[in-house]
Amino acid sequence: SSRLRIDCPLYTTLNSETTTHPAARGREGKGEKETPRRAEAMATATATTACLLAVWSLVAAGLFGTGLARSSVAPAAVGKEQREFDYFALALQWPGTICSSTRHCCAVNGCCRSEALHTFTIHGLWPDYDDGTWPSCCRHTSFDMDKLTPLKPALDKYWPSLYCSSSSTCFSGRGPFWAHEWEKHGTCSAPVVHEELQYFTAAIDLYLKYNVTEMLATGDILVSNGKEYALSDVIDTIKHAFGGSPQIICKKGSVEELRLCFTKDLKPRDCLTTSAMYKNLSKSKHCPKKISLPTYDPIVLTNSTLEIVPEASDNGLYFYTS
Ligand code: U2P
Repeated sequence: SSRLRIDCPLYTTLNSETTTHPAARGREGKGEKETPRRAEAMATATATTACLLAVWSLVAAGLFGTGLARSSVAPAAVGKEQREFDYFALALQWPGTICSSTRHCCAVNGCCRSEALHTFTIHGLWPDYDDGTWPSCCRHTSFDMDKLTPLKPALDKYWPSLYCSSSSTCFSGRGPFWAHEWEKHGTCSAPVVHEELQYFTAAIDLYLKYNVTEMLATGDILVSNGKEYALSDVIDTIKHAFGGSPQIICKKGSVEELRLCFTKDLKPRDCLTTSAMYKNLSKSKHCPKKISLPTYDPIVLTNSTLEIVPEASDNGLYFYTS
């Protein structure tokens, strides 16, 4: 089940700092495998440089063709074996936390809808390793929106991008949020998931089967701007309703993301909550003892002077406003 890996164990591949879209710079803004210690940071930088040099020698040798040379995504390691993943994480985002930072609106951004999103939405279905790392960009396949036609209403409803900017893709440059998730994570989901439609169907099925917003409501943990809940209560409520420990990521004390984990046969299991997970997470994303599930006011977005940009340009890519 091993595949040729064109990526880096340090996950610098989709970590450009030149865009405001977290999918391109790492949701934590500083890189997906951010390490607090300087020595580790330096090791990362050294490895990244080595990886990039390796890529560019291959590009120079013409092994990747011109497509990669033009791509804004520079694969950071070459020729590493990428073994089969250990478990899935269904990553969910909390719009109330993310949308309160929205400064620009566009049609694709779920934050810009006239009705506020009061439920978790899908970020992605991620194949992960038990050591806290993950494979990425496992196959050279391009995202094809046409394959998802039957799922489009569900994708719009449950899996909107919460940003306007386009996302980096593994090999073809930039595209919609869904393209990023399929190419980066979906292509690493074999032997459970092989194809694009299957990947998005599996994620939506899990999302609907295990409704986190409803699970929290059964423990009286509700959307509210002022209210704080004990982190332990939130975790216990999910554990009880779902049957496994979630991972919770915060931003300034508000839930930003919640992840449910699944075995390869899609049964609930514990997510990593040990140092293996926390070493990949910047300190600012750790949750305090009391956390909130805030909401946001979409009227602020629609009534403001924010520029609304068209959903897609002629070449199918999304643009920033600034
Ligand atoms: O956590 C920051 C970003 O790292 C990527 N990530 C995190 C955990 C994991 O198990 N797998 C993984 O890929 C996510 O990147 P994205 O899918 O957004 O590119 C996450 O946002």
